[in-house]
Amino acid sequence: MSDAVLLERRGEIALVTVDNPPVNALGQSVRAGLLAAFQQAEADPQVRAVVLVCAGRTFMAGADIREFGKPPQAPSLPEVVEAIENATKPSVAVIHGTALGGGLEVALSCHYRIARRDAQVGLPEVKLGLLPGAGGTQRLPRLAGVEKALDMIVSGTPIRAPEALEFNVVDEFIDGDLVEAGLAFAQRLLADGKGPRRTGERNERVQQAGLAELIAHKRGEVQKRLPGQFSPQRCIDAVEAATQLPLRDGLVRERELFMQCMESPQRAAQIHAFFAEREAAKVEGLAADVLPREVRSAAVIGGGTMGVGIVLCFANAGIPVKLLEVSDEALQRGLDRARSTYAASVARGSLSAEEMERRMGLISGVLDYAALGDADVVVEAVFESLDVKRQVFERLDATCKPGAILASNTSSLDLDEIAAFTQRPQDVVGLHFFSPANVMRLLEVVRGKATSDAVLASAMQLGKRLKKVSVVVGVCDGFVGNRMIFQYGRQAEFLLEEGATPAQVDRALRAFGMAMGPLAVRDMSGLDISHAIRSRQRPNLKPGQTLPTVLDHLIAAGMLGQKSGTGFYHYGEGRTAQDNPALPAMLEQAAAERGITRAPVEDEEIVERCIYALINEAANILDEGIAQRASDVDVIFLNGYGFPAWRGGPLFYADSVGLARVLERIREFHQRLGAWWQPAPLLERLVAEGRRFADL
Ligand code: T1G
Repeated sequence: MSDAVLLERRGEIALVTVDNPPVNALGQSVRAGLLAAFQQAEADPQVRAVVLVCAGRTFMAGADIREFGKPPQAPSLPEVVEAIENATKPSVAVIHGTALGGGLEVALSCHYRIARRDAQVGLPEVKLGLLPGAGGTQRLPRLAGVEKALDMIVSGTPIRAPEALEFNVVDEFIDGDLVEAGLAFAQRLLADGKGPRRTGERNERVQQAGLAELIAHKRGEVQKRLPGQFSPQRCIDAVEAATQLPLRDGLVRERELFMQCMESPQRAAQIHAFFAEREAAKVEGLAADVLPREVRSAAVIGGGTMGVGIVLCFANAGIPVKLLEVSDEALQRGLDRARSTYAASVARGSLSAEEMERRMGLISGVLDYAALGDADVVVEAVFESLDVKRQVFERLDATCKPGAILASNTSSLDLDEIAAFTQRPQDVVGLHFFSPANVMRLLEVVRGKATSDAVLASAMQLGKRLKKVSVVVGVCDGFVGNRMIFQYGRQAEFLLEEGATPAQVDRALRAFGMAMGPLAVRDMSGLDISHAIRSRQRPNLKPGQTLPTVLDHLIAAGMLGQKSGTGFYHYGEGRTAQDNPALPAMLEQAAAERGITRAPVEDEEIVERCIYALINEAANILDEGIAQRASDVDVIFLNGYGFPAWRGGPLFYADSVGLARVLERIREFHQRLGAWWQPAPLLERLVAEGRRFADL
């Protein structure tokens, strides 16, 4: 027995307890302990049934991801799972928290499963570039049916206990003490004369008619929605094996497919992304004894799109929040927008009407700063003008209680200047939400020169409470994400002027894996926004740095993107993007102004120009200390800009290409295209030293 697994006798029932904080991951000691415990229970003539529980906050949350990529250590999880399912004494898994991945697979190999009503079960392996590798693709379809199993395995999204009950993944709900409930259920089994009920022997749901069509349809849908991704298609292959092969052969096929995923570079990228996100939560140099301030109530200044999105974040986290606006009708508009956003979720079935009312009850509207006196945190989300911010922060400084956290949602102004509008700059921090704030997970936490450790720690803790992926960034134009995306968008526009079309640029980058093409993104966020930022940047250009002019021509023609119906694209019925017939002439004019002749551009050049621009700027950002670590930059781009997780993020991707190759191309661009392509000194140093971003 290992110290991570305890075997006790409770009368004629063997009680197996897994205790491996923080999430009972199925590391080697847990696997060895489970195998030994079930083998001992099997061999003990006094034992007639087995109950499996986990200590701490959750049932096993999966294999130990830290072991991936290292030499495998016996026993393997399939070996453990097989011993559990083939035991001759009935076993009961008692599920609480999140039974995920290998954890759920262990539960599926038990003969019965009972769960707390607030538990969740899922097979999220696909999010790590893998597939369930311990029987999940063979056993889940046998309980929940092929269609539900495919949905769960290909999406990786867990289901809640009521749905798990509906789909036969759990047998009944339990309340109260896990062990007592497990023992009572096992005793009832024995009293009823029930023995093992092996999931692997329940074949009716994988032998139904029409499964081949169902699987073919799923394959086509996934190919369209997730082009280029390896493991989702392998997940479908594995579930298909469950419909074609007996369990034993299906398990062999599953293992083959699992190993193919394990060896895929996409798996390495996605596991990098998983740990990078958790690493980002750690702030270097923060004194260990710093205590975050408690946030019991919040306020948001400004009821526009961003402000209301932020209000919803607080309400969703159960934090009472006041929305301040300057007039009654502006305030009412904001509150109406909050209500209509929730109503849309209720209509979609993702939120109950009761929950909507509960959350709306947490939101109140105010017109006077005096009403903000008790707020623990105030987030300003007003118009991006330093003068407007000054007025807001001077009022906040005069009315908020000592110790209140004063946050700005600014995306482009200098947080240190904003902090200086107050007598308490140490309490000022940036909380850069991404639109729509109640949907996008990324939160850039901007650390000002004067921001105190306590306020920074409070902001990071608040971000976690708001279910955001919080990343600390420093003060500069665009912080990290936008500063890099400026370079990326600029290259996209230069490429248009050099000869590419918007459709070609966007198609090339979508084929790379970006969620949306850069020009479609610009049309969506509004060309007037891009133009305003560009006008602000123009005075700070360095010698030799020019700007594309196609945007000026579009703005001059009143073409602002989706909001005006035409931008880089023309938006017909239902906002489907079509070519903008006025654009070619504008591009010819822009090219003439730059003294170039437009000519065809290769897709590879498009991808390298846009993606390497991100990488070069990120290297400068790291060199200036604006981001704490290279993986933080990856987290920002994976969670705020639609960079494909299966490529790990811009800097993980740069390492995978090889920095020498990236630098060689950047030097060529610098030769041909000038100042924007000045190679980042850090990139040059890393290449000279034979190091990677991952080695920083
Ligand atoms: N392995 C190792 N460490 C893990 C881990 C795991 N599976 N899950 C979490 N951790 C660490 C995490 O790095 C962090 O560490 C701490 O636990 C708290 O995590 C064969 C092959 C369970 C929902 O994908 O989704 O099974 O930073 O901050 O927000 O088919 O963790 O504190 O040092 O995320 O409360 C499948 C991954 C694996 C689940 C809890 N399982 N984990 O969320 O805490 S593959 C997963 C999660 C597999 C089999 C296959 C979440 C959580 P540190 P946290 P949380």
